[in-house]
Amino acid sequence: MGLTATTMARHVEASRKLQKRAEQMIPGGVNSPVRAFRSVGGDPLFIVRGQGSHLWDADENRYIDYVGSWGPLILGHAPPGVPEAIGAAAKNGTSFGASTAAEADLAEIVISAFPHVEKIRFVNSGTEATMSAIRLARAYTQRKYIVKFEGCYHGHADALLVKAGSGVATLGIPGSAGVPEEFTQLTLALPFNDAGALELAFKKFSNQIACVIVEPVVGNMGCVPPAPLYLDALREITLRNNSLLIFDEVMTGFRLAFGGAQERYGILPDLTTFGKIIGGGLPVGAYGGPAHIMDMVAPLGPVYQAGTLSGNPLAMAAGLATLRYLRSHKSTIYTGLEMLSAQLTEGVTAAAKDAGVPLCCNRVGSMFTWYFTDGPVTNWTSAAKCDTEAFARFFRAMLDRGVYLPPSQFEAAFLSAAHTEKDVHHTIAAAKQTFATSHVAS
Ligand code: KE4
Repeated sequence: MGLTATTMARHVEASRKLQKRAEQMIPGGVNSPVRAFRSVGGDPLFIVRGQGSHLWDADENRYIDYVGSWGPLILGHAPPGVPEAIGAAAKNGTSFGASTAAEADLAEIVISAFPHVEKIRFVNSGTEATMSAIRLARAYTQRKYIVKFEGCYHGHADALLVKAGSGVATLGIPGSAGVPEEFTQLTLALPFNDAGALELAFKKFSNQIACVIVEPVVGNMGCVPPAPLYLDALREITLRNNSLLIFDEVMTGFRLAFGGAQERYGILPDLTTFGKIIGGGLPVGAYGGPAHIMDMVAPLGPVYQAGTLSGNPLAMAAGLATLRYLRSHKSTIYTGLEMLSAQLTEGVTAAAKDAGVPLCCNRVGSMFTWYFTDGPVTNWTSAAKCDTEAFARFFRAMLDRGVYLPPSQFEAAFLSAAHTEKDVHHTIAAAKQTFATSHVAS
């Protein structure tokens, strides 16, 4: 099935059948909630193949993919070198539960790209990375409270599942069933892009806040950039209060620049968490920082953290192939991503404007979100004003035109080095058709 900007009679029977089967054995038929399309409606996709910037589903529909597995696939699907590296590693065995040279090889590249990171520990997901970094920050500072920001997501560790909007410097309210309030009582959820709120929190809980964890460019309420000098303020306030600043670069690391958001904004945090791109599509997370902090981690120090498959040879091989390619092409790949992403987002935003559809776009590098609201969107309160029904109609209509966007208004979309001008032109044409015919804003 080729790509057509006009609505195609998209077959979904095979995906629907697979979904029905999966639902018998897996909650919602999915292994991560957002894949169930609950907020956009329609039949969740069952993918059979990805190649470059395209995906094919079980009904042989082809899509231009702007999800990219939620960020890891900056080189696109099955980029030359990555499958081969995984295959070569697999021929020697899949896991040993003992060290391999590849772990230090990957550590070396990450450390070379992030100047404040002297030591790093690999884990298996972003969730493990952030929960471990927080444990380490509490041990290092001997303090208990932590600060996160509304609309930021750092994985599903209990202490981080805090209800949005729990107010300035008020203690966290559980954001999920099964999380006792005792587990969130030490978490402060503050508004993003509001340095005054953080000052207040440190006044109210002086000498008690172990760390402040932040997505330096938020991807998890959709894409929300830091206000000018906001990250500088977080750095100054945490330094002044002897609290650790943790940059959660699971999404932004190697995405916004080879050195992530901290290279782009020139801010050095105390700890950094990683994931997604460093695994090249295989399960990898990591946390890192100065040796005098990281050396508190077992077996050297008293902070326990472990993992059967941490540093897994296949994941290391996929991460190495990906980061080596990025390193050798870093002088061109990021400017290329910048230019094509700008062309795409400006084209679709202009199409919405011409059609009188209220829409604003936030973009940093190759991560972006089209918000169905006049905007601006600078924090969770403004993001929450979006017309999510309009987004759902847009999502479904674009899917029918062969364009796969993240199935949620509150997720970032990603462009990869495999996307082409042709993809961008098709996407803009599909958006124009959608705005003209699908009553998106009605
Ligand atoms: P994982 O445990 O999903 O590997 O990473 C958690 C995480 C931590 N920090 C940031 C900034 C993240 O974006 C994530 C995970 N991102 C979501 C997408 N918004 C993963 C997609 C999903 O949950 O299915």
